[in-house]
Amino acid sequence: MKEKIESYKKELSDLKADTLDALETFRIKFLGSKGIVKELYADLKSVANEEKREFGQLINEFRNLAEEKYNEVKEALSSTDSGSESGEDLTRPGTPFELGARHPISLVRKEIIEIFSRIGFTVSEGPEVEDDWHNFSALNFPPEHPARDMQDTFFVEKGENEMALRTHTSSVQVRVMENSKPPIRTISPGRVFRNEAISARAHCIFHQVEGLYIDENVSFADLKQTLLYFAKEMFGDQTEIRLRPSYFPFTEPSAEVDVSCNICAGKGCNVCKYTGFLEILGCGMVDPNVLEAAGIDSKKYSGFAFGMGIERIAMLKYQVKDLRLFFENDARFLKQFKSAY
Ligand code: 2NM
Repeated sequence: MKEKIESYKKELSDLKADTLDALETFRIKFLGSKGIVKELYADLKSVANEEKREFGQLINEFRNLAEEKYNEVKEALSSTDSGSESGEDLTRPGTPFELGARHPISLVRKEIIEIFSRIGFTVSEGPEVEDDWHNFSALNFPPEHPARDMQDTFFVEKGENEMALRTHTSSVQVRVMENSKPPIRTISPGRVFRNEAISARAHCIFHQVEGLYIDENVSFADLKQTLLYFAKEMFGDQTEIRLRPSYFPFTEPSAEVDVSCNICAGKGCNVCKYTGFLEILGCGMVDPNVLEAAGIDSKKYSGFAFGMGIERIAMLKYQVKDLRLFFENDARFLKQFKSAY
């Protein structure tokens, strides 16, 4: 019996279990309910009484040895790798990673689209590189208008097929008017490009949403109520609007629209420069020349249009003081806009 225990000891010390499966096989063989240790204790019954004590001790020693070995290997396996064939413990939790956030311009664009789609406006898109007709001529810009100047517009091809980066998304609406019949109710969100010096309030690339509504008997009152609805949805139900006369080549009459300051509720603060109002968009009745240029009968139809800068709306909504933050993609700025969308 002594030899038997000695050979088991040798087997134990030579044993190498490098996976959890191998370790379990080892445990069953040595320490299991039908294992070697159990068997040795059973053999003890047939040992002479005067030798029982000595053999009992030997078996106890052997059992402790086997348990030690088992715990040792188990420890080693779980601190490095373990388990499956590849050595990876597939039950370990993964490395946590942070979810990204939507860009605030995307959030505001989506909100604007949702507000106008609730009153029947569709979304239209068009090319960022435009010809002179869609960006200027069809929109009633005279040939010598300063916006056509190189100082204001990025031209990408000079000469016969002169092309430029669109300076507004009104160009998309010219395409909609050319390709469809009234009633037209559409907004066009998109990137626009102007040759401007970059500052806290201006950038050479920014985002706009322009709106267009054409039907029989569309009036300035329709325009005003549509914009009041938009302002209340965007900035809260207490919001009021104010229209000031203005000028755009493509609308007549034209107006700038202000909303009551959502910081001081119109009482006056440094955000609204103590006026109680903040400028948010430009608008007007579509000039009959623009309708005719796109093939729409200006005697039968009238329409209103408006345009706003998404950055400007986002600055007011989130109280961002410098427009450049929207273009820098600094994670510390962007992660403040976590949202379900
Ligand atoms: C503005 C202000 C006023 C405008 C005009 C048109 C179109 F295509 F119908 F002529 N779209 N958008 C418009 C009118 C845009 O932005 C400040």
